[in-house]
Amino acid sequence: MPAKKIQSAGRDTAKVMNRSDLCRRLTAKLTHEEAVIGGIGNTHFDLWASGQRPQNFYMLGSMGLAVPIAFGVALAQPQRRVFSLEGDGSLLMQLGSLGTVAKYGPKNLAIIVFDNGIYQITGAQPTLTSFGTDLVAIAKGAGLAQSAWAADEAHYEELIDAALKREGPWFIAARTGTQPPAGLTERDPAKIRGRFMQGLGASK
Ligand SMILES: Cc1ncc(C[n+]2csc(CCOP(=O)(O)OP(=O)(O)O)c2C)c(N)n1
Repeated sequence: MPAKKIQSAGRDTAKVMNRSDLCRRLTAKLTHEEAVIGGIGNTHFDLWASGQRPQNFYMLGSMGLAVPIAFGVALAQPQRRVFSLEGDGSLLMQLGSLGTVAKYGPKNLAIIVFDNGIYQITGAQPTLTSFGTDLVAIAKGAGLAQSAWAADEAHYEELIDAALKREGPWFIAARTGTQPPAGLTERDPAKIRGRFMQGLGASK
C-alpha cells in the first residue's frame, strides 16, 4: 500500500506530554509480541517501568543506538513490528540512521522520538531542539515521508495505531516534559540481551 499523507502538528504547537504516560499508551497496544527498543536516557527507564516484556530491549550505554538496533531487528524479522524509542539528544547523535532507514524502507519499523529539548539524565543541558532544530523536518528530509509531530495524546495514539496496522517506516515525534522516569532499569546488560534474544525466538 503506498504511503498516505498523515496529519502532523508543528513542533511549536505540539502539546508537551508526559513521557511515562506515552510509553504506557504504546505498550498497552502491543498484542503481537512486537519488539520495542528503548534508547539510553529516560526512554528505556520508562519503557521498563511500563511493564517488562521479553521483546523489550533496554540500551544502557550508547547514545543513538535505538534506531540502528531496531532497524536490524526489523530487517531480520520482517513479520514482527518493531518500535524504536529514542530521546532527542541521542537521536541527534545518529542522524545518519534516518537516511539508512529511508533507503531500505522497512515496512515493519516505527521510530518514536521523545523530544524534551534536553540531555535530561546527564544534567539537563539543552539539545539543539531547544534552539529550533525540528526532528520531523530532518526525518522528512532524510526520506521518511510518514513523519509527524503528535499534536496531543489522542493523535499520538492514532499514529501508533497506524504504525501497527499500516506499512512503515514511521517517524513519530512527541514533545515531552522533564518529569523523572517512572522506574530504573536493572543494570545487567548480559541479562537484558539474553532475555531479548529469547523474546525474539533467536535463542533458547
Ligand atoms: C556517545 C555518548 N556521549 C555521551 C554520553 C553520556 N550521556 C548518556 S545519556 C545522555 C543524555 C541523553 O539525552 P536524551 O537522549 O535526549 O535523553 P533524556 O536524558 O533527555 O531522556 C548523555 C549525554 C553517552 N552515554 N554516550
